[in-house]
Amino acid sequence: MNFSLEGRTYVVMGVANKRSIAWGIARSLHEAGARLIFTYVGERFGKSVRELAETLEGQEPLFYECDVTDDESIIQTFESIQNDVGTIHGLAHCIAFANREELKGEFLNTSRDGFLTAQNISSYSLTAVARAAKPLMKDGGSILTMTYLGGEKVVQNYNVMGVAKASLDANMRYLASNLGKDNIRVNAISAGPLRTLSAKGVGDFNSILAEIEERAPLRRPVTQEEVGDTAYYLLSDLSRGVTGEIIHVDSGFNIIG
Ligand code: KAL
Repeated sequence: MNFSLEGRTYVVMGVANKRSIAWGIARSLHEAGARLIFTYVGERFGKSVRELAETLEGQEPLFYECDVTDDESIIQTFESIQNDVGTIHGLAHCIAFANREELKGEFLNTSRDGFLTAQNISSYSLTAVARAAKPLMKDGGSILTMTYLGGEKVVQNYNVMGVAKASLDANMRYLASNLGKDNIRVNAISAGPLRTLSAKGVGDFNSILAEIEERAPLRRPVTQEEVGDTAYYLLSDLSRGVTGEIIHVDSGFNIIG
């Protein structure tokens, strides 16, 4: 079997800058020969993703603004993609948000608004996007989302995002159950800590990395490329028998008690 992604089209949501996991995924898909479509929110990120995509040789990417808090925006985005390219073969959902002030201190103090914001952007958006993308996956497809250990175990400061990731994990499994009959698979990657924009401003990120170096089986943090290559596996036919799964790309940290 040929696992090149030549002739295949993938939507990548959530590239903010060159450190983004979404950008690592885009590069791996590009290397495998895929055609790429990017979505972004706001002109700042629109400019950034356009500049990055220019560095992908031979790629003529398409760009769409998509605000995942707005159903109309999601529907519009996928209707435009349908009109412009017709069929897509997969999608990488790399989007999360919680208010900065609720990512420290005690989870107990989480506000209703902050809780719903995290759930809305970080979990519900996957459901809405999967529904809008389904009609474009005419030959079947693969949907990938990004999760984190903080949804399975209590991780200091992750707080409201941990609850949102637990929701996202279940969301992914229910979608996998619904979409299997259409030959659409839905999976998640649980990445080890990477210095992305999301991690910016996290006071003790160095100590989080130090713990990985000390305790993770591989004794080192993972790279964007390693996450990108696992995304390639999940988005290609290499993983054709896999759905509803969470693959930890975390140097094995999650197995350590
Ligand atoms: C335990 C870890 C330390 C970090 C704690 C919380 C991280 C939460 C992730 C969440 C997605 C971050 C934010 O939403 C940040 C936001 O409040 C402020 N940032 C922004 O608005 C920027 C400009 C935008 C682009 O960012 C986003 N996300 O929209 C977790 C670490 C070890 C692992 C991480 C970083 C996990 C993760 O989920 O990203």
